[in-house]
Amino acid sequence: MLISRRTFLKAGALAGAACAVPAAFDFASFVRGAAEAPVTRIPSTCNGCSTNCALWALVKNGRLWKLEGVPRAMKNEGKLCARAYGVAADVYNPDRVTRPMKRTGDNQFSPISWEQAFKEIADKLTKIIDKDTASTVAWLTHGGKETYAQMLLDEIGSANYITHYSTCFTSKTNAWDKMAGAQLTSDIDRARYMLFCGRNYAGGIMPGAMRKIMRAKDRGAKIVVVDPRLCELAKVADEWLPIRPGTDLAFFLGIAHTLVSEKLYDEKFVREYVFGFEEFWNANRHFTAEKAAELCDIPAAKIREIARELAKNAPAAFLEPGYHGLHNHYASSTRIAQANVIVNALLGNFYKHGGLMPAASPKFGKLTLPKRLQPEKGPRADGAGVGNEYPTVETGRGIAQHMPDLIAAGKVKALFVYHFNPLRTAPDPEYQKRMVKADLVVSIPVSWNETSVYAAHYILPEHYYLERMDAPKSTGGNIAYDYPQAVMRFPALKPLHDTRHLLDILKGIAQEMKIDDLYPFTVEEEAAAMLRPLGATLETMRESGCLEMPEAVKPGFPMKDGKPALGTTTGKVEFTVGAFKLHGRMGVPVWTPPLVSPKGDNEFRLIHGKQPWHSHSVTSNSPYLMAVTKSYNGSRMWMNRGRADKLGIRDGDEATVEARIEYKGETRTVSKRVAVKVTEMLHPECVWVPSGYGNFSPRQTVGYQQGVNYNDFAPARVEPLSGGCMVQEVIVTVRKGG
Ligand SMILES: Nc1nc2c(c(=O)[nH]1)N[C@H]1C(S)=C(S)[C@@H](COP(=O)(O)OP(=O)(O)OC[C@H]3O[C@@H](n4cnc5c(=O)[nH]c(N)nc54)[C@H](O)[C@@H]3O)O[C@H]1N2
Ligand SMILES: Nc1nc2c(c(=O)[nH]1)N[C@H]1C(S)=C(S)[C@@H](COP(=O)(O)OP(=O)(O)OC[C@H]3O[C@@H](n4cnc5c(=O)[nH]c(N)nc54)[C@H](O)[C@@H]3O)O[C@H]1N2
Ligand code: SF4
Ligand SMILES: [Mo]
Repeated sequence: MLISRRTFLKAGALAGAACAVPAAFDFASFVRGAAEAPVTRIPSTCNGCSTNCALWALVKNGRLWKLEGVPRAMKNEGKLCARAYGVAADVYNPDRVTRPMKRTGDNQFSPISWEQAFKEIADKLTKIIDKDTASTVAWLTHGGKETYAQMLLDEIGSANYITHYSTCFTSKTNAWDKMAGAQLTSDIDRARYMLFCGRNYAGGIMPGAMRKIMRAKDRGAKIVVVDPRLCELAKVADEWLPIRPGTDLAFFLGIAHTLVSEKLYDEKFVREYVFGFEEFWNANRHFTAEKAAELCDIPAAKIREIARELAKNAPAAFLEPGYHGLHNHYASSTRIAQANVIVNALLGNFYKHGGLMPAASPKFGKLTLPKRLQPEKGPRADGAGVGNEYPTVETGRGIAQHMPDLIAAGKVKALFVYHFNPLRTAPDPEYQKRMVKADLVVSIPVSWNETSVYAAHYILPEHYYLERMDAPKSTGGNIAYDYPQAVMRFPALKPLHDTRHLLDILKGIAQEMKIDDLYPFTVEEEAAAMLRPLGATLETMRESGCLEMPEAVKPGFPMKDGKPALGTTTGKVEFTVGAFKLHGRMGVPVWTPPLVSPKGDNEFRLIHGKQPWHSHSVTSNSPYLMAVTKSYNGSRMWMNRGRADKLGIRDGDEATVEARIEYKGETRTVSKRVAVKVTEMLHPECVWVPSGYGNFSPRQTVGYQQGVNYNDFAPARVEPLSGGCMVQEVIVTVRKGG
C-alpha cells in the first residue's frame, strides 16, 4: 500500500500521542525533578584498590549519583582518588559479564543458568575429587572473603588456598613475619625523618598517607625518596636519589654499616631486643658505604649522611617498610626486606611513636558455627610450606604464578579463580593461558577479563561491589593510626544483571555437591557477629560509615613475664632467619647481585610502577580513566634522554621492545611496540612502564591493546625464599620504530 504524505503525518501524530509524555513535561521540570529527587546515602568501601577507602554512595532514582569520601575514615580522610570514580562508574560498563557463561570454543561462550552451572561444576568437581583427590582442587584469589572459600577447601580436604600476594609483596611479609613476628607500620604523623625506597604513596596511592606526609612536610619533617624514577612522591620530597635499579640491598647494607661502624645505632635496643646481631655484623663488616656506593650509584658520602640523619632523629625516623615497589621484583627481594627490618631495628624505632608502630586493628567477633567432621588435608600443590619445594614460603599466601605448571604436572585439575586476573597480572600471559588445560576452570570476576576469556570454562559473575554487602574490614595496615577503625560495604544499588554474591555462588556449588548446610548463615548475620564485640550493629555501622574504637594503639615493645615477646622463636627481632639457612643459604642478608644486568647501548632493565589513575589490570577498560591516559599520553614507556639520543629515539617516537623468555627449557621472543617518553627523570640503566596497560581481552573494548604490560616480558619464575615473581629481573632490547 502506498502511503500518502498526509496519511503518514497523521499516523505519526497518532503514534506520538500514544507514547506522549505527561502534559506537564518540559525539559526544565525534568531537570528540576532530577535535582529534587531524594538522595540516599549508603556507606561502602571503594573497590579500586587494596586501600579500601571508606565512601558514601549517593543514589538518586536508583542510579549512582555521586561518591563522597568518609571524612572520619583515616585511610582516606574524606578523600577519594580518581580511580574510585572510574571504578564506581564501571558498574554501568557494557563490558561487564551480565550472567553466567559456559565456554563453547575459543573466545566463545553461551549463557547458562545459575542452577545448571552449579550442577555441572559440582558434578565435575565431585568426579575430580573422587578420581584424583581433593588435593588437586585449588582456589586462586585476590584475597579477601578468605573464609568462604577456605570453608569449602576445608570441607573437601584441600590445602590449596593460593593468593595473588606472590605477585605483589610476599618477600616483605615473609621477612617481617619471620624476623619481627608482625607487620609494623610507619608513624608518619610523628616522624621527623622519613626514607621511602621503592614506595610511592602518591602513585601507589593511599590518600590518607599522602595527607599525613604533606602535613609532616609542613611541620618540617624531612622526606627522602629513593627511586630510579622521579615518582610522584619524589616531587614533594626534600631529596630524590635516583638509585640504580636492583641495588637497594647494597644501599640498605651501606646504611646499616654506617650505623654500626660509626656507633650511631641504638645499642641498648639491640642488646635487649635483637637476636643475631653478631651474625649479621660478621657477614657484613666489610660492606662499607663506599662498597655500597660502587653498586647503587648513590655516593658514599650521601649514604653516610642519610644514616647519620636517620640516627639523629631516631626513634622518630624510619625506613618505610615498603609494598610492591621492591618486594616482588628481584632475586634479592627477601634480602631487601630483611635489610629493611635490620636498618629500622638499628634505629631502635620498633613500637615507638614516630618510628614503626603495630597496625591498628579492631577485634572483630566471629560467627559460632557447628563443628564439622572434616578430612585431613593433602599436600599443597604450589610447593609452599615446610616439607615442600619452597619450605619458607608462607602457606597463608602461597605461590600464584606457576599454576600452568601445576596443571601440566597433574597437581591441579580443578581451579577456581576469584577476583584475580593472572593472565594479565602474573608473569608471561602466553604461559598463563595454558591454565585452560585444567579439567575445570571457573572464573569469578565482574568483567570479561583476560583470565575469563582465555582460560575459564565457566564464568560466574559476582555482584559489583556497589550492589552487595561485604563483611566489615579494618582500615589498619601500611601506615600507623592511633585508633582502630572498621568500615563496611552495604548494597547501594540493586543488581543490574543476573549476578550473585560470592557466598551465594559457593552455597549453590556446595548444595549441588550434597555438602549439607556448609554455609548456614547470611552475610548480614556474619557482619552482625563481627561487629557485636565492638559494641556496634549493622544499623550503627550503616549510619556512621566508619566505626572508631576508643582504645588507642600504644607504643611499647611487646613483653611477657619481663621478656621480649614478639611472635618469633626468641621473642626478639631476629636478624638471622634459621629457616632461610637451608641449602647452604645465609640466615642474614648479604649483598646479592641482580640475576641479570643490561649490557650495551640497546639493553635496559625493564622496571614499572603504578600510575595515580590506574589500578593493576582492572581500570584499563574504564572509559573515564582511559580518557585521562589519552589526555596525558600516559601509556608511554619512559627512557632516559642520554640513552634515547644514542638510539635516535625522540620523545613520542614508537619503539620496539623485545625480551627473550627463558623458562624451564623453553625459549620464546616477545616483541611489542610502544610510544616512548624521553626524560631526564629516570636512571639511564632502565626503561619504566606504567603498570596498568596491555589489555588483550577483545571483550574489553575501551582499553584493548593500549600500551604494554611488564608481565609480557617476564618468565613465571619463583623466588625461592618468599615465592615472589622477580618481575624486574628482565632485560629488554629497545630499538626505534618497528
Ligand atoms: N594508583 C594506584 N595505587 C595503588 C595501586 C594501583 O594499582 N594503582 N595498587 C595498590 C597496591 S595493591 C599496591 S601493592 C600499592 C603499591 O604501591 P608501591 O609499592 O608504592 O607502588 P609501585 O609503583 O609498584 O612501586 C613504587 C616505586 O618503586 C619504584 N621502583 C622500581 N624499581 C625500583 C628499584 O629497584 N629501587 C627502588 N628504590 N625503587 C624502584 C617505581 O619506580 C615506583 O615509583 O599501591 C596501592 N595503590
Ligand atoms: N600488569 C600488571 N600486573 C600486576 C600489577 C600491575 O599493576 N600491572 N600489580 C601487581 C600487584 S601490586 C597486585 S596487588 C596484583 C593484583 O592482581 P589482580 O587481583 O589480578 O588485580 P586487578 O586487576 O585489580 O583485578 C583482577 C580482576 O578482578 C575482578 N574483580 C574486580 N572487582 C571484583 C569484585 O568485586 N568481585 C570479583 N569477583 N571480581 C572482581 C576484575 O574482573 C579483574 O579483572 O597484580 C600484580 N601484577
Ligand atoms: S586509593 Fe583510590 S582506588 Fe584505592 S581504595 Fe582509595 S579511593 Fe579507591
Ligand atoms: Mo599489590
